[in-house]
Amino acid sequence: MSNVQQAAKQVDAVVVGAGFAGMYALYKLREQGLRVQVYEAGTGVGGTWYWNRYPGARVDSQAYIYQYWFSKELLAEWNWSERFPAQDETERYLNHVADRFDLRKDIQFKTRVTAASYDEVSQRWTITTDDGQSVSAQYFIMGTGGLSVPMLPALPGIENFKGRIVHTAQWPREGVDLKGKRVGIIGTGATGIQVIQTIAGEVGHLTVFQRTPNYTIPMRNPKYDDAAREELRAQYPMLKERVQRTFAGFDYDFEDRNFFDVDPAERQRILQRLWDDGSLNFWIGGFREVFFDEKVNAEFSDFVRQRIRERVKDPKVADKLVPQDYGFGTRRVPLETKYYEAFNRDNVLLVDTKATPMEEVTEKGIRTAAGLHELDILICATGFDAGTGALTKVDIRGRDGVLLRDAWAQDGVRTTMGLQVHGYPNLFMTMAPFSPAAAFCNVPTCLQQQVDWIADCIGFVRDQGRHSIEPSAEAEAKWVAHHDELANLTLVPKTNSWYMGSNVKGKPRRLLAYAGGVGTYRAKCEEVKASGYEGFVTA
Ligand code: NA7
Repeated sequence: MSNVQQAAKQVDAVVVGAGFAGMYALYKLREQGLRVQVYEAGTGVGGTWYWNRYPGARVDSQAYIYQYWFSKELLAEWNWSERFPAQDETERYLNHVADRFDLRKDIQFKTRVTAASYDEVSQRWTITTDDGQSVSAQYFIMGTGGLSVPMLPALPGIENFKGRIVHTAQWPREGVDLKGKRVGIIGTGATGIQVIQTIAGEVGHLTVFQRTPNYTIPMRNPKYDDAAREELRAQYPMLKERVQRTFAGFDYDFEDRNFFDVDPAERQRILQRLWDDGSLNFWIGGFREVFFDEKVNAEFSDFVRQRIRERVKDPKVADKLVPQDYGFGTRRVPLETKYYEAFNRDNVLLVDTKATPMEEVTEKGIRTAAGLHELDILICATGFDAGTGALTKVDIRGRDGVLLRDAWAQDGVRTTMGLQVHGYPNLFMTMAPFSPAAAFCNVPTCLQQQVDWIADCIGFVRDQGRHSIEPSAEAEAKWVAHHDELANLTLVPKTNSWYMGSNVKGKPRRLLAYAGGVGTYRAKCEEVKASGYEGFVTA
């Protein structure tokens, strides 16, 4: 008996995840007349913005480009309160979208997809969930996000800690009372920085365990009044188009001029202007050579180092907070608000875990080479198994029952444009490896572009009277080679971070995000579509 006969429920498409991508996939495919079932592990919609409810959680992209473009009514009625809204506002927006477009009726919450297998005879997927159900679907879409599998530090004795341990991405809905407590935090990435600057004034004592300092940019976050909102709204039609053509899916883009064609004084003025914008503009709206040229990168790095030093009172503490051994922008640049001032407080201690490694967790706290730090609460802002984590966690079996996880472990990660994988017909992905969405993108820009592509591709298969589509092995090999070639031109592989998978023990070190830019990526995706999906095989 084939899997399909065993499956009780039949739908056209199963979507995993009710975040930005999954909700849009549901909306689009439903509009195309498909019967869609979404499974979501959480109790509500929002994905990243549902799970990451830690103190200070906030978006680093401007609200006016961190939204859906598909509905004029939605754009007209939703009012953003500020340039970089906090988690609860973004979560409210996504809930509003779910209600506005009646999405919930096709979302089953509190349900995790555990396995999916493709049956070549019926050309359908059987998807299994953790409540023991299975469902048969022609199309299987993983909208599971690139940063959704949290990583806890592997510290000896962590199970002995008598206090509370909480990962930022699993922050309880009811909150955690930090007032007056002795709090420790491991991790100073974009998340750790937001937590530290937010809680420093509230906790009794804060010990920050830092392994690698980051280059950061001070966030400028004005509130919007009606006049400001109307001014932005008038630009929405332009912004909707523009973000699809820039390098990173933001409204700003690199200078047209080469860095060294601009004289040094003028360069400094440009850097200062970008810096004063208080956004990621300084990083992905400055000079593209920052990603490729060591000398250019050094000038950016020095500029930021100087700004950090100016704000930290104790030069010894500043030494620890200033990155020394890698270049600016070769890992994700966090935005911050009074982060460095937190280290000027008497109740905040910075522990450099490279100088004094964390040796063990005891009942009372963390013991480093220099002594015991007693703690009531330990916050792990220790990041995610990025890019591949959510895709290898599920038992996805393609042709001949081959597990995606095993195929990638054996032959290395491969995808075609981060959208499909050869051997896995009708499996589609968003934010997957080898697309810019995996790191170098204002995420909603890329997710919407990818879902549009997926919906068009499914429309094509149906129009042709075919049942399945997948990239050919040759087309995939070509994409992977193209991806790797671009990745190796950048300075990113020189630095350790989740961009390279180096934060996960045993994970092959490789840049998973497409480095060619969002505009170029989109043009390539459009080319494939216009060619009638050349390089793809239908059956
Ligand atoms: P990140 O950027 O991966 O940061 C994780 C942080 O945790 C980083 O500072 C790590 O140090 C640190 N870390 C992780 N494990 C350990 C151990 N075992 N010991 C010491 N320090 C550790 O995750 P975030 O959640 O901050 O941000 C993820 C993305 O979300 C972000 O880039 C935005 O795109 C939104 P390391 O740097 O590896 O030395």
